Amino acid sequence: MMVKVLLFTILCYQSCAEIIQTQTDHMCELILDTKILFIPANETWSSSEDPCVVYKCLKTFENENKIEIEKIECNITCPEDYVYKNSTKDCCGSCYATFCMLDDVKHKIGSIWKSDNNCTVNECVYNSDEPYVTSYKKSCPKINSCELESIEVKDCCPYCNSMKSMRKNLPLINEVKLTNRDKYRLHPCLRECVEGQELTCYYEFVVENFQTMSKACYNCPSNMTDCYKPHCIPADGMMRSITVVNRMMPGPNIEVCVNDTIIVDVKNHLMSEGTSIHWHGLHQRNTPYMDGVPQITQCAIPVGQIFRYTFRADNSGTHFWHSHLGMQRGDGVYGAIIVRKAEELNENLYDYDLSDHILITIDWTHLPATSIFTSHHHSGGSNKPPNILINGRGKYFGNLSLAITNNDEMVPTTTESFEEFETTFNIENVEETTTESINQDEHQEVINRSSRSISGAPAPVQPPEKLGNPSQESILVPFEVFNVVKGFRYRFRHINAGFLNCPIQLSIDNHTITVISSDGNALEPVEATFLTTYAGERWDFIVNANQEVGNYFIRARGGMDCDERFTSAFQMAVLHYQGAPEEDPKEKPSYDMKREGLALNSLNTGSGQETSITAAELKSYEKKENKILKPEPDYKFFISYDFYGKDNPLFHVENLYGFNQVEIGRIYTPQLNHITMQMPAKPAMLAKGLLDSTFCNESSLLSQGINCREVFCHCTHVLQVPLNAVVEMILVDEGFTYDANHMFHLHGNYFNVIGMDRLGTNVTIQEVKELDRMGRLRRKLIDSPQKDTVTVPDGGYTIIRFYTDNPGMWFLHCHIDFHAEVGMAMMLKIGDYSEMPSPPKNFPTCFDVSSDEDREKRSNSNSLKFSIFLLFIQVLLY
Ligand SMILES: [Cu+2]
Repeated sequence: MMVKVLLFTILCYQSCAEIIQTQTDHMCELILDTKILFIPANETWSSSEDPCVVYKCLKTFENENKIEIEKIECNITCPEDYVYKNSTKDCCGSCYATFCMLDDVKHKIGSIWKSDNNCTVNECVYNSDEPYVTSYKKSCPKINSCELESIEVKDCCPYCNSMKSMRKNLPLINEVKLTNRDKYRLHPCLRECVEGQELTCYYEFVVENFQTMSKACYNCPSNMTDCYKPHCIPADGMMRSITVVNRMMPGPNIEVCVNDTIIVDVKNHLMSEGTSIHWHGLHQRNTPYMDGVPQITQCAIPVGQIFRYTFRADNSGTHFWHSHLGMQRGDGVYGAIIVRKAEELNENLYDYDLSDHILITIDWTHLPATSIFTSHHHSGGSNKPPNILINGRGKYFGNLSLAITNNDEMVPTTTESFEEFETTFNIENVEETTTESINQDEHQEVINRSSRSISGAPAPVQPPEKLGNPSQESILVPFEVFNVVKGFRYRFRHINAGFLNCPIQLSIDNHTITVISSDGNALEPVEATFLTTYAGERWDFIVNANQEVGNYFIRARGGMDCDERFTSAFQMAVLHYQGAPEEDPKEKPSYDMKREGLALNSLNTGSGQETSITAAELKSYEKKENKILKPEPDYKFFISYDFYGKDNPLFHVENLYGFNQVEIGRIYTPQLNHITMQMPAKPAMLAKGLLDSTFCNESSLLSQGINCREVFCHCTHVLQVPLNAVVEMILVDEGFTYDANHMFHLHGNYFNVIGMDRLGTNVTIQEVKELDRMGRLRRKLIDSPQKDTVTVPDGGYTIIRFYTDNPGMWFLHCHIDFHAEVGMAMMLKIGDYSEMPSPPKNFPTCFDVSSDEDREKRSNSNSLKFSIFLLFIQVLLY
């Protein structure tokens, strides 16, 4: 392993020493680092600091002593599967095996495998340079509430076969008191899926105004168990009014098997507004009236009324339900719909797919969302979410989180240390604590910075209190905990229910994640460190519990309006290994992220990057027929958007407080093809042809001589396409105003994401059309991933394609509620009315209530501002 090289004699090697030849016959004398050393004749000596330098005392022919110095060079080449390691004592190291041998099979260090009918878990570990196999019996998750006869064994672990329980007549669901998430695990439809065994699954949703930290929370969070009491919604410990279903947030999980029939009776117990529920990700084939979009597929459910949704769960995957009215989703009306099937693609990659591993994030404000909406749009109030919740809970550090990054000492590391924390860090007066924390001026600067728009457009100064000082409770509220057992792999199902512009970057300390599905469609697995998700998206990933038994942070970091320029919003949950202490990880909760690694679906990032992968670059694993493959689509639409400085009469009144008249509270309007969507006066699916004369789009308006770049266009934006066509949409974020990001959700259909790129900080629609004409918009048709919600990079484009085989009126919109609500939306009319299913018998209507439009018609029947005689579709043929 070593080669000796004679360096030189007598001379000093490096800066080592002064060498003195002795007068005696027996010794060489050497001064090394001020120490005098005697080396006996014909012997060697080496320094502990550099064992590779060897001093040798030699006798010369003249019988004099001299010192020869040798430098040893080590051979560091090792055989395959061995790795060279330096020695701490000797000059040269050794080659060490990087694998364990068990039954003549090599296993890499760190790998985990099962044997003995999956009952034994083996791991190749490393200790004192020797890899060895450690084995332990698989420990199984506990089974709650299962009758003895229904317990079966699979993969060495007992599980509850609910189908068996079903046959034994579990209590009817409305007889079970469904007061919190755990109770929904008793629902008979949550079961092992068996092909051909479909059920009808009934749920009752009561939508009502409620409150976080209500009296149902008793002494939460000082008494932690109180935070889990029925109807206790701790959120982040900050009191506010909310809107929720069944006094839960997130609301009840609907977990069914593919082709089950879902029946949900939605009771509107709100005080003063309608409601409706959209089943996001489910396509409502043959049931377009159940899509839950007020004014498109139904009338909003009036106060005090019940509406019954009935539809088939015909596409499997991780989906979610949420209110599609106003800001109700942001106030708490959201929950998971998980549709499983007997054989899942990628199921060989994980051991468990449990209700416990549904992970829903939402951006969170401390005032009701409508209040934030009106304050932002009418008086320049902040639209930046100060916090994020994971499964409806989390801590809130508020302004403290800005200071935490400045002073590492002043952070509570466990939920118990609040008092200690409080004594060193005055919560009420952040700036007075120490010289290292931010002072009053800096604090004001942080606040000012927080409210400044990036584009430099005037933005009002946000009063500090609006960021919200955390209450004592807000730091004590327990983090959400996800339990795992070392040696197993878990399918996590993530839903981003966000309503503002706060993309979430997820990561798990010490772990990577393997992404296997998005929006209900299987993907070729990709192992990544970070996953960014946008409002309305769902991503499934596998977490391999292969680290030391312990507690690790699952981190959700906000981007865009939640990033360090504004609120630095973040939240944590805990990945808890069985056997680890019941406590939070030792790391400090912080917005900071020092980790590096592959990032998936990153914010405003184009394709072809080394460290990130866009959604368009993922590969579909689905085995369905891909109907979009033809080189040229049948219909191609360019949809461009930006924020425009127009006198939008919803927020500005010319000559009173016009866009150019005011400095504070000036609102830029997001529009699709320069049109603000006006929701139809009557639900379009029900009114059928009655409304067609009010529909508009870019070409119909142009044909009337209306240039929407100059005037404010506000009409029912509709694109019409026939059945069985391939439609391509090129979504372009021109990105001149603000450095923003929008994500689009299409109802009723999947689309293939066939291209995505960022061309610069901004781009015009003309430039994109020109690139397309020259064939320079990259498209990947084969194996392109299917989704229903996708981001568009700012200053770039996303190309989607879909096949029109689901007739109906389908909403296409930005999934940021503040944008959709001000008209960043349009409707797709797929097929003719005659091809759409008829509404269910006795389907409620609201036609007898007159609308603004009816009134306008009566008073001015000949001059409807943007009326169009017939709607023709602009087809851009190439
Ligand atoms: Cu948007």
